[in-house]
Amino acid sequence: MRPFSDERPAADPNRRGSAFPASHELATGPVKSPPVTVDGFVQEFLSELNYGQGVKLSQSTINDQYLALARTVRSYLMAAWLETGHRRRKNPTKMVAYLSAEYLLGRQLGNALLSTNLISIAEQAMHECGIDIAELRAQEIEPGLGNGGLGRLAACFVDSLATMDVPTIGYGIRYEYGIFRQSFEDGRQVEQPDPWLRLGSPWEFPHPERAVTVGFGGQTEESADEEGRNRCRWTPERQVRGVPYHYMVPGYRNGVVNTLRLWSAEAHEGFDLQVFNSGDYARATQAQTVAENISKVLYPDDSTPQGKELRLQQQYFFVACSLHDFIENTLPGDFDLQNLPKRIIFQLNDTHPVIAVPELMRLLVDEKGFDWDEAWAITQQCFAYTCHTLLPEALEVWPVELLGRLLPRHLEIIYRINDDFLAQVREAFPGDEWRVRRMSIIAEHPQRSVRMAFLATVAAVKVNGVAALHSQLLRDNVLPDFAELWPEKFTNVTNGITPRRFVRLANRRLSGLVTEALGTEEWVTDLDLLRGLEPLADDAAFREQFRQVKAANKNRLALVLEGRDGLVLEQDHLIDVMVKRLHEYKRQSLKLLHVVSLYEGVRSGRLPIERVTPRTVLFGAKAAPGYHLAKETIALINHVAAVVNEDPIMQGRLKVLFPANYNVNLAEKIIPAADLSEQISLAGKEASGTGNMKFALNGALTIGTDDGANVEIRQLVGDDNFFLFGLSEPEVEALRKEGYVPSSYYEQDPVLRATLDLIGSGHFTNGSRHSAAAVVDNLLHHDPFMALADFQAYLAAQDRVDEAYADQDAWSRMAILNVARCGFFSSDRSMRDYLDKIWHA
Ligand code: 26V
Repeated sequence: MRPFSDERPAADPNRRGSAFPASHELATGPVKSPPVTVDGFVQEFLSELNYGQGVKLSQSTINDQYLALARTVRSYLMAAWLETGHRRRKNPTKMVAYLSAEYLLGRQLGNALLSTNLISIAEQAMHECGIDIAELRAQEIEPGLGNGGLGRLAACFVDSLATMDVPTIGYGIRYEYGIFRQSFEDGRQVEQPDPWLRLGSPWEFPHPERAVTVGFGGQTEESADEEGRNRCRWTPERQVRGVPYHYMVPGYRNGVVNTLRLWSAEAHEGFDLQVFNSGDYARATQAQTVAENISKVLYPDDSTPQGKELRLQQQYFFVACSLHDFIENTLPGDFDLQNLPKRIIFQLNDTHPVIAVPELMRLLVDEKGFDWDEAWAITQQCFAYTCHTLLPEALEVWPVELLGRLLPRHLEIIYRINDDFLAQVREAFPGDEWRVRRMSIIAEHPQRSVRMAFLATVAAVKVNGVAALHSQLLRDNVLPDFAELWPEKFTNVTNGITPRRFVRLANRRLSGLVTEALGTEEWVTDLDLLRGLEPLADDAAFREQFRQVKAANKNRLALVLEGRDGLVLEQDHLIDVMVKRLHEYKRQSLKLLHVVSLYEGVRSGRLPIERVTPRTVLFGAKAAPGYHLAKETIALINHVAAVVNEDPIMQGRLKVLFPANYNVNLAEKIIPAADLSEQISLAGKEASGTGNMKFALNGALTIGTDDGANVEIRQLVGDDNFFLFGLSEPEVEALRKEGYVPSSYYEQDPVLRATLDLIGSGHFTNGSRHSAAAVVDNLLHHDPFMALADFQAYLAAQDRVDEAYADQDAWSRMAILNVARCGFFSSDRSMRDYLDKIWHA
């Protein structure tokens, strides 16, 4: 009998293209590029609703409408996406592969509307359908695939690279659960999972047919190849499938759409049907569960880089998938890997992806048959490393025992890299065995481990810090031996933020004012043009308009906080904001001491209430779930808020608000409404900060220490337009050497004493001294971040803030100058710096 035609063996799902005529390459029909009419857009939206979602408008839920709108908008990016890919394949050049375990993207719909220039069309179209577009935008759950600054930086960078038409691919992990959702119970942080995919995401495109296999565990074996050379074979004990999900990264109105490729882990084989049928469901699906766990959840822990096995699995998983994908699927089939450095630079976003270094060596040596030295010469040109911290305790190390168990071949490779490297050190510094031990990639104490930052530094073409001060301290304090050996390897690229999301989208009113004033919208892609606003700082009418923008943004924030948290924002207050991850070094506790000192001052009669500037202090912060002191600090802030906000003695002049679950979306509402930006880390501890840039560009003034990118902000805006206070980094070091004795500040400063005593008395914690004790005791007896040393200077700086704020015209002038002079902090400029100094792409 003739077989049915569908009994043919299926074709390779990966087979590309066909013999179809070239005229069929791209669909014709409705041209998917603006300009489009409102009516046209309405029709497309209805079509998505009817034929995509399968509902009529009258029957559709808000989620149906959101998905239909998202699909309508994204279809305008599709042609550009295909075209960008086509153009890049036709004319292959050096690409940038950004390797990052985190991308804190924020909501996609607004950005897609902005980059396609469809905001106003879509607004009108939704209006014609009787739909409030704001309500649809609010439906979107943001992909919170990052912890904080590092993840958001990656998102800003890929935005800029698309806008600058740089051939880029972003690689990362598609966590099923992003950063936890924070709520408060009795003021204490409670974490819930973040099921961001529950209602489906219209922004991702799964490609299961392009899955990659990744191995773990097992053994290595040496044998001779046909030519008698020693070869190593790794036989993994188990395998996992990495399924890529593609996300569009649209450039700003330039027809470019780059790709972000995030990997999701699946079982290599399905479940065990025999075992399942026998009734043992748990065992039948066990292997599947173990595999899927790899991309299940983002590690929320930036408090300690603990050597968690699953975290190392995540790192290797996404890096192995990404290297394989680039080499096997992105490069042409006949590519000579000798030329790899001409076609790629892998930018390592911190140490999380550094296992890519031995992975590339393994691919070249074990799989492609390169000699070790050839392979190393190639590898050394393919990586660049960005360090994002200065805290020695934050530098990742992996116990050799763990690494060897999970990735035995990689450990061998790391040992060999280290041997060769240490031979080089011995040659450069004969007889200096102490230096050799200091520089070894393998640490011996407290347990034998691999220092990932050292491995990255040895392998990288360039090593960069993320602000001028940070890069200098990186050279001088964190990696001094390496800087001595290879001074030319070290460089700085000061961070930046995308003006598209954080000014143009987040602050439409300011954007409108700026565009009107400059007579062009070009500033959105050329932020230096903001300089043109400088003369307007002296224009009274412009200052008035600028104030009206701020007032309207406060009003919007008030509505958001009311609806989201039931909080009341006093719109005539000075809005004083500290939003960032909760860390001791960032010193939220110092901000809290300021609040309590005002309250205590009024209570004790030291401070007449009329002298208190009406002020709302707004906190936003998540604490790592295992970071006890950070969580105690959150609780204390909430307890202080509850008392201060209600005490009639303050006559409503001091409020503390702490909306839960600070995220990118809330940042977009808070930052444009802020008057004062709190950047008060202990000098020498905050690598850069990026919130500081967002605030300055939205017309808030900074009160800050001489730390991270604050240094550069102050240099640019000028001392008169920045509230600087506190110890400098060298002063911090001197004090540490001399011995920091926090209690001496307590004894010498009556205001500080009264402030700490009031907290310690249990006044804010229902009479319980115990609740506040962890925070107070730490400040008084331990605190490596020296909050008390800066207390007096901080209060004095806040007095200067009050004084400046009292003259609204002068304040506006300063704020406008901040906006005008901070164009440098565009991530477009950061990308130009990476291109010039590091990538040469
Ligand atoms: C921070 C900490 C601090 C407490 C001790 C342990 C520990 C472990 C990890 C981290 C996070 C380090 C990576 C990071 O997120 N760095 C941030 O990167 C931003 C983008 O470059 C930069 O603006 C921030 O200053 C920097 O903290």
